[in-house]
Amino acid sequence: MISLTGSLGVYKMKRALITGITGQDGHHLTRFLIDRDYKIFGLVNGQRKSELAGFIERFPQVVILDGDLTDFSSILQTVLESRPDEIYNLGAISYVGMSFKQPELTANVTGLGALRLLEAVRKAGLEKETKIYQASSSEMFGKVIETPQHEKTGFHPRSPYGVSKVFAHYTCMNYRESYDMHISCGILFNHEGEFRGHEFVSRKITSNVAKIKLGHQSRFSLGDLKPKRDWGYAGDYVEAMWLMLQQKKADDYVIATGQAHSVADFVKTALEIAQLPGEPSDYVDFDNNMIRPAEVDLLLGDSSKAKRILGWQPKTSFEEMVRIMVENDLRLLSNGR
Ligand code: NAP
Ligand code: F7E
Repeated sequence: MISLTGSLGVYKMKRALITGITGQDGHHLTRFLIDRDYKIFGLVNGQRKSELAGFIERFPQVVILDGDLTDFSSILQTVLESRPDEIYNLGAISYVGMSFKQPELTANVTGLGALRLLEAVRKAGLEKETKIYQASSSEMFGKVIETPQHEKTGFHPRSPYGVSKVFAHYTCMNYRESYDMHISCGILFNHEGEFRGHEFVSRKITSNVAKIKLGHQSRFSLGDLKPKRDWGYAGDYVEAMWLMLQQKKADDYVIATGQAHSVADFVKTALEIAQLPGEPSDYVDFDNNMIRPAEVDLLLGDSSKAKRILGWQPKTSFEEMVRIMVENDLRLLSNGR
């Protein structure tokens, strides 16, 4: 921690290291932690220079450290330089579709990356000081064995991404038990918002609906409209990450809304918000390239443990979340972005 002595006594500024800081959750979490006076460090692999430039413009106070989750020495260096009180491991190949095309890269970044980070914390001698958040995922439940899914539900991942997240999740449990480290895994269900990548179905829908509304096009393509997801708002979910690291005891928590909607429902809601008449079939064509080798048909989370212990619950409804995204895309498009 950084100590500042003033007339109000000693003030300790907490230090946070965030991997994957330029991603969706990284944006929301950075804003959340800045509002709580954290000194923030971001491990950035710097491949998406355009994302990084936008991030630095939004958050010039963040210290950017070059590193890559596939490169142990750079992670260790980053941990040594930032000496964080809290680490949020958000870095991942997070697009399920891509994980089928690059399974080894996905395992390396999303799976082994977490292991490297934990080892770096140990090698830096910070294992008793640094609290760690691991971004686990509802994709670990995959072909679900019960509904709704909770912390004790067994895993059946359906993609290289899901398998990699299971590896990282169990590695975190193992390090927590073996070395008494404060590592909490948030099993987060899908969450979306204005910083969502354009490869994900939510953003694909809202950006295309905005283009239709503004007369740039009349139709767009999607894959399977039947899968159901428990979709929440990313801005709500980063609070849960932070709350996990404020607990005395590390643990795992499901973070979800408890409501599921199909991809078709998402399209319908976005069309209604944009005040476009008709049904999804009036605007959406089928794209066979979007069909995955194995699909996850239904995810629905039970986050009662998070409510009980963390006092967390979602604030933003499904409709409000879709509205935030549609209005954001309409604004961006109107401003020529
Ligand atoms: P995201 O937008 O895809 O962000 C992922 C971040 O990881 C990006 O900043 C990316 O940087 C970085 N990254 C990729 N490869 C890397 C590497 N080799 N070394 C270091 N960083 C690397 O994901 P998100 O939606 O914010 O999600 C955050 C985390 O939560 C991820 O771990 C995701 O798997 C997990 N999660 C997300 C959801 C969800 O619904 N959003 C649900 C459950 C769990 P570049 O773009 O520069 O490569
Ligand atoms: O797909 C279907 C697709 O890619 C949602 C990640 O954040 O959440 C996310 O994973 C559903 C799937 O997200 C298209 O087949 C139809 O059934 O937006 P998605 P995801 O796979 O659920 C979990 C919790 C994570 O952890 C991940 O990191 O939508 N779908 N048509 C489509 N999906 C995409 N991307 N594009 C389509 O055209």
